[in-house]
Amino acid sequence: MKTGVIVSHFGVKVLVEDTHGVRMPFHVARKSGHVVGDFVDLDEPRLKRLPRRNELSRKVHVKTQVIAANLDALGIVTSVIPKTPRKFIDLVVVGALSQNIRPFIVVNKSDEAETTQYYEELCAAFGEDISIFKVSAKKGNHIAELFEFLKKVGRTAFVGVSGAGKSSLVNALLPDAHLSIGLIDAANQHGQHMTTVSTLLKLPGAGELIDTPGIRDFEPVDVLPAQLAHYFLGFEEFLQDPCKFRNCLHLNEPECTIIQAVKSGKIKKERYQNYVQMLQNL
Ligand SMILES: Nc1nc2c(ncn2[C@@H]2O[C@H](COP(=O)(O)OP(=O)(O)O)[C@@H](O)[C@H]2O)c(=O)[nH]1
Ligand SMILES: [Mg+2]
Ligand SMILES: [Zn+2]
Repeated sequence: MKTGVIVSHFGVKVLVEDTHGVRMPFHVARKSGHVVGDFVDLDEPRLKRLPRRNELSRKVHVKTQVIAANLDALGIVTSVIPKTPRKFIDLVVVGALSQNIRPFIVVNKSDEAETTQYYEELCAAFGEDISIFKVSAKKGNHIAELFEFLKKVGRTAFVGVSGAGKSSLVNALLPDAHLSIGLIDAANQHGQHMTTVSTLLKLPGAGELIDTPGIRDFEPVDVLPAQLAHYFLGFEEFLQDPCKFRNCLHLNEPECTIIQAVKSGKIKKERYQNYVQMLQNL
């Protein structure tokens, strides 16, 4: 079977890269459901999608929309001005873990004085379980460090609230990003506007960045209490030895693995309190 990966998507056209790195345009139905990152069977006339390892979804009103597939990592771009709400970060972390995608945090705007305290708060909340970078897209501070990380983790997308600095960060990491996007131009004979294009950008050397309109306007999907109980950061390793009740929310149920781990100090009290608070806020 000859396979390829969708590297860009606009309207009814997709650009597919085969295993040799050759890119070809194809037509797909408007509601085909193909997204950037999807593997496809090139032997099939209709560009059949292959099963996905995971999906990145966002919330649109009450619905869920898949915006990319087969990710390795999800970077949560945050800033103190405007301040990224803690709830946004919490929901994205749980959503990523539930899809087996590695979440990490980028605290942008390190050139702003208030950033240090914000960064320290996030380190206190997540520090041991998640990578946290403090960068300035504007000044270029620690961008090289983040770049090295991205090369190692594989295929990444950045999400964040509007104004956190996603676009600035992509530009800082990939000043030539518009060149990769230019490749789409070649496939588009009609000279249409390119503003709604979804793209998989290659980092020099290794690693990939996904940029889609869905990411530019990202709202995390809802998380159910049962999902949180299972995918709260730091719980999973303990839950290898499950709680007595399958639907345990780790509050005051008997024979609860998590409550036992908190009592024995294996899970920090503050972490557990974060969990209870988040559960109440869902
Ligand atoms: N001070 C400061 N401002 C930044 C930094 N990165 C981005 N900005 C500014 O934050 C605003 C939003 O940036 P943008 O990249 O458009 O955010 P997006 O909405 O997440 O894509 C713009 O005015 C940027 O100039 C940074 O590192 N430091
Ligand atoms: Mg933007
Ligand atoms: Zn439990």
